[in-house]
Amino acid sequence: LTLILAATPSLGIGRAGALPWTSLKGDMAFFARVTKRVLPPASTSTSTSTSTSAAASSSPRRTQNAVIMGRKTWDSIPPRFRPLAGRINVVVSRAGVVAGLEEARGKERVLVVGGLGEAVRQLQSGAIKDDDGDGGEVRVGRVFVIGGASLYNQALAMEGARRVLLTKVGREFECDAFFGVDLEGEGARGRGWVRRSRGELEEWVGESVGEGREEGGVPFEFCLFER
Ligand code: FOL
Repeated sequence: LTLILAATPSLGIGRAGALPWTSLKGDMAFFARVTKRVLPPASTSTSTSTSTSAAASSSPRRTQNAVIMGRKTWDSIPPRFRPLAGRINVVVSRAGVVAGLEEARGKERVLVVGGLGEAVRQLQSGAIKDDDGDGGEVRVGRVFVIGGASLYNQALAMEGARRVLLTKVGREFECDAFFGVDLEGEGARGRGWVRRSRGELEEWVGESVGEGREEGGVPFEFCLFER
């Protein structure tokens, strides 16, 4: 599991059911590319058998990453962008009530589950029907937890949550939702969180990220933390 988020210096991630900033296009585009991009699993071996074995296996032909979100995060995504294209969308709702699913029909598949554990179990079961109409199954690639605060906290409590892709937003915005861990603080270090280098970040996301960026006077920087 990888958590992906953008946060202010005081770990603010949201305000009134939306993002705290009007727009950080470069960050949102990074979010979309990284959550869509399917890369071979990280491996230290130099085996060359991956492509042949993939060609030999018949049933799941297509791999998609999955995004798991809380119900309020689903609500916060503009209807024209949801479900998030090119990704398996999983919405966690204790009550099972999710608005806008009717409009979402015919687009990407949306799974509604009662909890984060159930989301992970369903994705790991491999029984995710493809939406290409021929009854096949999709192979699940990377799994991202995309918020909000409550779901991030539940994910942080799971051992399988090993990675955080954090966009550090370099100035404060008024916020009413916050991320639960200061990844650069002493407490986080004690619990095993370490910041990886830019090279390691670039390798994991599959693109070069360059130096810090700025948009409309707001500096931001992409970071990778692992435990
Ligand atoms: N992670 C990062 N780094 N930045 C974020 O803004 C962010 N936001 C969320 C989760 N992780 C994040 C949750 N909020 C969309 C809207 C809100 C949202 C997540 C995604 C959304 O509409 N995404 C479209 C792209 C839209 C566009 O290009 O403007 C997508 O296809 O992903």
